[in-house]
Amino acid sequence: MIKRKLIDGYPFVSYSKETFPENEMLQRSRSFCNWMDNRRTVRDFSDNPVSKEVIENIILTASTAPSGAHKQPWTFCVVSDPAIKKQIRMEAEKEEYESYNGRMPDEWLKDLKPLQTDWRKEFLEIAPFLIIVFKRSYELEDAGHKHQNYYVTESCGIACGFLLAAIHHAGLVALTHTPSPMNFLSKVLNRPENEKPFLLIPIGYTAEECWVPDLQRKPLEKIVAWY
Ligand code: IYR
Repeated sequence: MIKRKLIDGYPFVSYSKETFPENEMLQRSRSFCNWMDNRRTVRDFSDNPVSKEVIENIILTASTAPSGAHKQPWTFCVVSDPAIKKQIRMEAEKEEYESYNGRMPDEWLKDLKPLQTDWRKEFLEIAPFLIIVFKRSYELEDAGHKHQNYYVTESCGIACGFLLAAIHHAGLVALTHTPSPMNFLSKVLNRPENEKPFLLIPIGYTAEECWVPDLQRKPLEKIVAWY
């Protein structure tokens, strides 16, 4: 039963988290790890449609992420209109062409070789949905007051993590795409000045033939320091 009380005049609710016996906890933590390990970033998308309600649920999941002062400083723009997708592809490819042909230093290009990426971004037209995440640095209130948000980058990063997990959980795939610079997205989507593009995420099913690089994840010893 949820209990309620006021603390210093602010509403609080009681919260109890379901727990598990130790062996079940071990099993759950292991199987969740294996299941998340199976998520891959994908570039070969099919154009098979995805239901709008699934996208809504995925976005609602992302928005359960913790955020600075619970400001939820994000806007998820969802694009399925072929004309807008085409425009985004054109603008992204224009920037990416410059990046791959002069803007990115040799070391970066060499680091990307194993991924075999290039300036061509056909997935931006093929995937049924593009979610463009915008971070909201402040909220515009009445009389033009700019009300700051806090830890906006951290909050949006966590929300995108939740978004990717929700996409994986739904049986779909995604690509965390970072066309650079990506301010063209503000113009194409006509976003207000308090929002800045954060991440562009095509979502859909894998193409019938889908290849991903044979990557290895770092072992625990390389990523953890115990004290
Ligand atoms: N933004 C470019 C380049 C790129 C950069 C990184 I770091 C990657 O992990 C992958 C690609 C692109 O999207 O192709």
